[in-house]
Amino acid sequence: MSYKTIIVESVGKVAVIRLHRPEALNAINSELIGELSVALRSCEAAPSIGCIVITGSEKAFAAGADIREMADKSFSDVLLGDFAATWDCIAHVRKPVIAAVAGFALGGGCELAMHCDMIVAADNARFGQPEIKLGIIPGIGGTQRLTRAIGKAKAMDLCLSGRLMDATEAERSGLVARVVPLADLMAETMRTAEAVAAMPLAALLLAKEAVNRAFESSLAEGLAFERRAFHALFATDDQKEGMAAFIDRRPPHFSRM
Ligand code: CO8
Repeated sequence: MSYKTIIVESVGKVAVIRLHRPEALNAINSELIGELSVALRSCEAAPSIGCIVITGSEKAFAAGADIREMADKSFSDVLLGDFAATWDCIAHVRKPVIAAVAGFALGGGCELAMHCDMIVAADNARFGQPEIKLGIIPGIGGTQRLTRAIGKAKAMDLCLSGRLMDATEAERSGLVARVVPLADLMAETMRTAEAVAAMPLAALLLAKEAVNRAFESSLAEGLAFERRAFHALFATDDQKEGMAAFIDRRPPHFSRM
């Protein structure tokens, strides 16, 4: 399938989706989010893909939702059209997704990065929820995911003032997994993505689901889910292979199931 606002390529078991609207700092319009959801669905369905990387350009991961597209919308337009609902597709991806963020990740761009399972940031990355300056608030999880990631004090600071946070502060606050020099961003991210993609798929899916449960449930419920998922993995060939390979001192050959 050919896309207009994203570029998709596969490198071994890793799919790389690059946001590509250079004329608007990768501002996310309905065409881009539609294409992104199609690409993600196709990565989900491809047995050869074990990990997905979403990235942008060196200047911008994404400078937010497209303000020009939103500017004239009315309350009934956004309510009746369920504006932003397409974004839910990202949260429903079961395979691991890594955001490789350079430059601006603002508004919907920061929220897109936070939909991913981990963020690797270049040292020029800047994160923020500047919607307040436009007379709105974050609409696809910024007030919720950011608060869970960095706590109330900093989330309030960013959402109420619209100020931007640099990569160092983002790492210190727990928003990003690691910061690397801009020149190394893709190589570092791909190294991580390839290592993840080499893991047994069933364990990857359940590990992701179990970590995400921590945000949705009580500790007791989360622990119960984790225990059941842990038990279930003993039904897979990959558990037998992984443990046999360890004992035999050889590399494992996982079946991908
Ligand atoms: N939407 C549309 N166009 C944009 C956007 C955007 N978010 N950001 C940048 N652009 C365009 C600019 O208009 C400009 O286009 P042109 O050259 O045709 O005038 C081009 O990109 C380059 O931008 P700048 O000249 O402004 O570049 P600078 O380096 O001077 O500044 C900034 C970079 C600081 C990133 C600046 O562009 C900026 O402040 N952008 C807007 C950031 C913002 O407010 N983001 C939040 C948007 S609202 C949002 O994301 C809400 C999401 C909620 C849910 C959405 C559901 C769909």
